[in-house]
Amino acid sequence: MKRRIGLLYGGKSAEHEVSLSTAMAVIKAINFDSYEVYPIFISLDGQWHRGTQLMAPVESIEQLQFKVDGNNKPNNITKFLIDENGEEVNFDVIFPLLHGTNGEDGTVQGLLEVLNLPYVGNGVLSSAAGMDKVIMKQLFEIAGLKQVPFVYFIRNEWNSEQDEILSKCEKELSWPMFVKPANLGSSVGISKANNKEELVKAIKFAFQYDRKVLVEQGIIAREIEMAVLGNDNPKVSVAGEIKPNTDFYDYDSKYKDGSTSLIIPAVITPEVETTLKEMAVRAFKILDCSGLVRSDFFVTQDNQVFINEVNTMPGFTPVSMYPLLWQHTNVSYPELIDILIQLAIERHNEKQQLQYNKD
Ligand code: G1L
Repeated sequence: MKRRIGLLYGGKSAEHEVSLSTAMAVIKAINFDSYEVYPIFISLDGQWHRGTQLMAPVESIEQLQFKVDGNNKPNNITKFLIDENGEEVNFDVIFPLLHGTNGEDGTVQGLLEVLNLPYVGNGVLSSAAGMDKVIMKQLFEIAGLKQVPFVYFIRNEWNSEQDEILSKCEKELSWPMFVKPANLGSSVGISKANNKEELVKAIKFAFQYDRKVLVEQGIIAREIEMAVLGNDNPKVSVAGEIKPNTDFYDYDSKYKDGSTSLIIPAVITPEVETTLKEMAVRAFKILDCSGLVRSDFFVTQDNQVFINEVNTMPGFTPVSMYPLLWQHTNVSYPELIDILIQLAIERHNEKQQLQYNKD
């Protein structure tokens, strides 16, 4: 029996386009002999539209951006579960390819939980925890994972105790500092500060994007990433390095002009690799992840390893770090899709066994 997959993409988000290209990539790679694939498009204004079953990969992204579907009345999102004849479409698994608010912060996962639909990837708790850099760092601290020093505060505290906060940053952190909105939804609002004046500016800028702001100590290190895959007993890939192509390593070259290259496997010592694998799994477990996570690290010249963050919804096209790391670990992109679907079903089945009453 073919499994019926609902591919959920688009979304009311700045990452709408990324989501569309990721959906394209998954549709191109997924095995149509094993799955019945249904597209579920969320338009930029937040309306859900389910398409008819795809019989083969679509030719262009435009074909995924359908708007008219008689059975999918605007704003009645659960209508995607009903077909043309008013019958229920029994999805075996939903594959959520959504970034940012209402995609990876746990809200869509929550909807799927309430509907009792199996879905690929992280659940409500790990998605939400992974979305908030401060919560994530506090959990890393509990797990004893080494990370760079940081200070955080909410807008209300900043407004009433600006001097105290600045002193705390200067006392506990060294320059340069990186200032980020706590919410990881998009990479906007991040800037580097080399002195107090720049720090104030950077904090004000970050507060435009979130009510909680994080100040991190800068570090001179290589950026190494690991891919984790599984549920209770997750496996870790080889390591990959993200290298800026410019000599001058700064924020702009890394994030703005996209001039980075991926080195897989990363050139690291066996000891560092062991540490990375161990820390990657520990991060996965402390956030209670399921399915997948990409764990990002800093490795210094003298081989100290710091965890930077985990991404519960990493880039997921065949040329993104996460799938490439598995490709170099002998798991192809179509196989990765199969495994993630299988993991989703296993997690759901296990949850079905749970008892929800007292006897
Ligand atoms: F479903 C998975 F496998 F868990 C999954 C879901 C979403 C993996 C990766 C992603 N990533 C994204 O959705 C994206 C942030 C690349 C697209 Cl917007």
